[in-house]
Amino acid sequence: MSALSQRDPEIARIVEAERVRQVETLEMIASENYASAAVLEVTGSVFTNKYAEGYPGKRYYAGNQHSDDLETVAIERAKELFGADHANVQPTSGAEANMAAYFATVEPGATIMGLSLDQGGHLTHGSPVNFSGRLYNFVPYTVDRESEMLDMAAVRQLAIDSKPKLIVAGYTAYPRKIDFAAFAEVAKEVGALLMVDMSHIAGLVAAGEHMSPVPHANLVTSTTHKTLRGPRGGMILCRAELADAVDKAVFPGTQGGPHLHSIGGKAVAFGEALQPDFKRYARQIVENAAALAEALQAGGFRLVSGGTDNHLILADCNSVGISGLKAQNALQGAGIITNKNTIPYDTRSPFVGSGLRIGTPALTSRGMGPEEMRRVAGWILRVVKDPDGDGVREGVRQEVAEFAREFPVPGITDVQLAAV
Ligand code: DSN
Repeated sequence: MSALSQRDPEIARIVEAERVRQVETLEMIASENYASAAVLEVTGSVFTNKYAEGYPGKRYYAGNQHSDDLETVAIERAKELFGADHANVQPTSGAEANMAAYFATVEPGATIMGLSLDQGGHLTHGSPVNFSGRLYNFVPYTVDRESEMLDMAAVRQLAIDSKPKLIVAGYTAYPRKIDFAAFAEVAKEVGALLMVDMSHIAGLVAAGEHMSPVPHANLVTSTTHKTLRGPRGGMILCRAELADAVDKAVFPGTQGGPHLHSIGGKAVAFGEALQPDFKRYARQIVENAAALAEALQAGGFRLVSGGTDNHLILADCNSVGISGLKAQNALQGAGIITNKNTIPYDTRSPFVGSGLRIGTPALTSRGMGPEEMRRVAGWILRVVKDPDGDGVREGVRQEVAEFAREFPVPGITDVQLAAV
């Protein structure tokens, strides 16, 4: 019996139920993944007990000799993995990494350009309900109405007209490659700094499956738990000249004590991503997304921008006659976990959305390939074409649960499976 189930059976039951859910459903939220057992082990380790305000060698409290070793390994591995001059591994999330990146580079009130949230950007890229939109003068750019892709000529013109101090690239619901070199050219032309939030594609970047922003951007923020497959958390990579400003912006600028247990998990994940099989993993994510996209299109789904180059697909649910919310909920009932999303120039509210964002990182971590993606596409199509059909949903849920159990989830063993 585990310490948790002895001490707190109520919470132990909830954790076990979540373990079962993660094994028996198909996790297709593009930003989610499964951390390895090694990452989970350090994340649940004694480092959760320690305060370590400051940086290695310069801490405010005593007893940090091992914290220094841990954080130094994480920093060095992050620098090696991404070829960065400097890495700060303390941000506890992507949002906090972005907040510190703004603090490090611009004053409140400064003009910043970012892709608007409803077009695939992020809350922290200038949404009016977020600190970013409240503290800074965000000028949103958009994707092209026809191609639904970035239009660098339009980005350049907006930059010339609005004279931003900072341009933000990197998105949460953009299925295509991003030309960071072109963004750097625009930034240079207008005298702005370039910040890239590579949270979604960090694993693809690490593996060479997407152009790296590091040589092109002044600073790069990221989460560590998406395609990178680490613990929940964030980081900032930057050029040497911004290192001091970034470190000060993280601590004491926006955070107190770092989460050492998570920093340990980041170190392990960076180490895993430096191994050759991570390259194969990242390539498989992209191949799986392409196979899924093709099968969904063949079944009648319109995909925003006509396809995908990365780990995610944005399906237009109008093409199958329902909203994103309806599709999300029907699929959840069938054991397929996705999220509703707005599509560019959406006419529905963000709470309903016309899009469904579907990603392949987590299923790829379970060892699935293109053949499995085609089966999954078949289930998705069956459900979205009959979203109110209880029989269809229940039938698919049973097939999905049996299928899913054949693919072990990294980091999850000895789960007490529910009867299908
Ligand atoms: N929640 C993340 C995503 O799903 O993309 C972004 O913060």
